[in-house]
Amino acid sequence: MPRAPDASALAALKAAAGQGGWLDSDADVEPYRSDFRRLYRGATPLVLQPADTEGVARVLALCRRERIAVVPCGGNTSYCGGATPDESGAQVVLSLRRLNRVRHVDPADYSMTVESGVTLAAAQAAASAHDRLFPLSLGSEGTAQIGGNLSTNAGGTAVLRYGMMRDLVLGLEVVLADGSVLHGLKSLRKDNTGYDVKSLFIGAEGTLGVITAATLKLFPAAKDSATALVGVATPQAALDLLAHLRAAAGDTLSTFEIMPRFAVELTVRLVAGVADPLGMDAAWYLLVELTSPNPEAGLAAVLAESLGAAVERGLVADALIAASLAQAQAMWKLRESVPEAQRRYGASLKHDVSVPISALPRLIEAGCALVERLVPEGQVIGYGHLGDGNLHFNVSQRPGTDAAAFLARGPALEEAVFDLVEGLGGSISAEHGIGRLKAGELARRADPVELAVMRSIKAALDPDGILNPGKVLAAPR
Ligand code: 2HG
Ligand code: ZN
Repeated sequence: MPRAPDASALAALKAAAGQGGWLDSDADVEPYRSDFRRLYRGATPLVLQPADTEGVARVLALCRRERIAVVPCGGNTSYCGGATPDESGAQVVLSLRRLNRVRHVDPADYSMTVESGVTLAAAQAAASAHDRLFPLSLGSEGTAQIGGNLSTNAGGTAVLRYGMMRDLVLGLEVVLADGSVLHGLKSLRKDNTGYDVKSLFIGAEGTLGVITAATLKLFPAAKDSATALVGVATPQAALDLLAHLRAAAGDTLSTFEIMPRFAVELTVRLVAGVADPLGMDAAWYLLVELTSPNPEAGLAAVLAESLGAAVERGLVADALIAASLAQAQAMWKLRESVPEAQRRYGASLKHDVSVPISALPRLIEAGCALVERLVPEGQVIGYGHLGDGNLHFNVSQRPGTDAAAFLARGPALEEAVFDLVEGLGGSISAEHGIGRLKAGELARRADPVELAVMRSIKAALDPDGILNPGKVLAAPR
């Protein structure tokens, strides 16, 4: 069991982290005490921020020797409290912020190696500077870091075409709990040499080791794109349109996002600079994007033709294809500002869930019925990544209702939503991870054999339980 570090252990940790490698003033530590959604407020005596892999290795070797718990932290944008220390004041935070070098871009190999503290936006820019695409894309990309993206197996808006973070990784460098370094920065597409060890650390939220660098897959840069905002009457029509567009546009279909009209209304009202080009006529809005590395792909025409055919089939109520980059950016801003609008609107209950794509209409319909029954103060805003089956089934507090009463309904609603999702063959965490928020639910709902395998892996790699305790795997009762 980990224990609280004493003064000499703290001094040794500072020395291990090297010059500029730690923060302990109240003001400097403050941002690390709480999570992005302000669900948790923890305490820590020290934030370590070594500058390189060797520094991380020295810190972890010491933590292992002294049995000090470590909470790895990237951009601190976790939705599940995955990077926040607990309330004990005994856990130290390990920020990967200074490991922010792009080590190598190899355009001919379609790969690049970046350190964990590189922001997702900086990684995208590094690829782009070599005429390549790193396709992971999400709202917090300016702040979120590659290490956190890996540790939560992040998703975002291009999963339909490129997969999640796990699908974009070729190799990893990881510091293990005893300070040893796993040097796995290979860029091979084919490598059948035993177990896929790197895969263990992806989605593990720093509970099995600390990722310090990754070799990532690159793709040809996009040279043509077409973006549209499409209005449809029902989620089923959206699903039918997805199949229609996949048939017409094939692999060029990169994004297929859904938002209810209420989400659009809120966003236009509460976030400066957001407009609704469709005029809020449709019940459901879709953001659709095609991209291709071929500048002559003629995607605007492909999109116009296929949407025209969808109108004739009665699938589409209204559609607007962006006529300029600025218009496409405005459509993206509308979609990406929905979480901010929801935040501004008031308290919310969030469920990041996935189901087989074909079950999405059923999830939305049954989920709305649950909210009506269980949360009289609530208003559903279910939006997200329809193209990959991930819905953010969120509920906002209606204005004029009591926030405490609304929030008190959270556990009962969550239980019902997760039951519904499980019944549909879905997952209680699609892309935001488990963190502290869902560790109890995972322990309760995961297949017992799978959970036992997870616990064996944890025991093998972190026998003293110093790595991000209480995250992903709740302490056994
Ligand atoms: C998104 O898709 C993010 O916009 C955030 O995953 C979702 O705030 C949310 O619930
Ligand atoms: Zn999302």
